[in-house]
Amino acid sequence: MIPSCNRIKNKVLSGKRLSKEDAIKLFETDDIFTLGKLASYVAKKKNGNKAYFIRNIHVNPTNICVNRCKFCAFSRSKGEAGAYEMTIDEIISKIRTQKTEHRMQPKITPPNPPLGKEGHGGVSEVHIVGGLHPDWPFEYYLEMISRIKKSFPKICIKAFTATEIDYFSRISGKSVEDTLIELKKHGLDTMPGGGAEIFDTGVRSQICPEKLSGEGWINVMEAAHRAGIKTNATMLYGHVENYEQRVDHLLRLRELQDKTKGFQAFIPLAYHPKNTEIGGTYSSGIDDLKTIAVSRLVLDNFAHIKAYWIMLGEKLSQVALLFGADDIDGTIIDEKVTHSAGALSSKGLTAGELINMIKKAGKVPVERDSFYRAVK
Ligand code: V47
Repeated sequence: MIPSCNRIKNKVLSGKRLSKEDAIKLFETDDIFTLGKLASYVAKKKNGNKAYFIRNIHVNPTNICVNRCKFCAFSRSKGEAGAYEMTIDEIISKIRTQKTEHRMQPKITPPNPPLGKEGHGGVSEVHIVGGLHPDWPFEYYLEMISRIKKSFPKICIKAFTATEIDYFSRISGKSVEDTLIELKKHGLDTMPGGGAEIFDTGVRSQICPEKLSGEGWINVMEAAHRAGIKTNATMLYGHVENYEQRVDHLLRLRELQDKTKGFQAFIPLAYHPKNTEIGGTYSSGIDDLKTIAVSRLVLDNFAHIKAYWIMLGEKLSQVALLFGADDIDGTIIDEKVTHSAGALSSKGLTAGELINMIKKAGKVPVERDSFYRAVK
């Protein structure tokens, strides 16, 4: 390691907070082995040798979106070929079908006892995000959430990015706070971290000019935390941004987390270029590992760093567990956003496959619920 990195290493080992300059230096280093060891040291201090996964399902109610972000290959305009929208009955039946697929997978742990009206088939979370639909009223989303909750009372609903919440607030004429409170009353449990991209205004004007600003994203998350809703945070990297803009993004998240303690996990999202307007190339494995490690080191107030296997691929996610990550996300079954943009990973994995991935990385697999409680 270069001398300035030795100084950073001593800071980490003595539990001191890293500065903006430190974080940029870490991104610039070629010594990824020392970087990985350092991040792994911090991850072990926080989570021991554990690596978390969850039995989850992804549902994307529509790909029709009034914001056409230039990095997104999933969204469509209304009437365009490939545009779709799901009724609430279709959403419920999709969850029911996928839940059954989970149940049919080989049992790793004893089967869960029947729960609620239908039981949950082992699935503990449904992750719902979609486009900003031009015609759906806010009431449609409220009904969606409450009918899902009624049908599957034991499944945690993790739904809607900060961008969607801001849109709901605008179409309903309610404040962001009231929008969140209504959704919570109808069954929303937690929120995913999508829509953050890179907060820097210049980058946003190139990749997603119509989207909620970085400041707006932070404000929605602050309101969610105030309303008692735990959320995640993400950063989309590997497109047009530079290291300084990545670090600025991480520091703004760290600042909000100091204030609210409402974030559960941070997930760096590796940009996928296929079928997108900005094009470009896939991120390198080196950059993926660096980004996981630097995130672990900078976000000293985040309990969890997720190596999202859908974006990193199954094998690199295993290596990421030795570079500061302690979570690989979940079973998923039918991922659409990244696969529209050329993901090279599977669309879903069984719990057994996730357990195997974690064990072969030398970690202890822990099946978790949406709040990082171990599932017995
Ligand atoms: O918001 C869109 C990103 C996000 C591309 O909170 C792209 O647990 C790469 O946020 N290449 C959705 N990324 C996914 C997301 C997420 C995933 C898993 C877990 C959690 C969590 C959150 O995907 C979008 C956007 O930032 N995205 N297009 C693309 N071409």
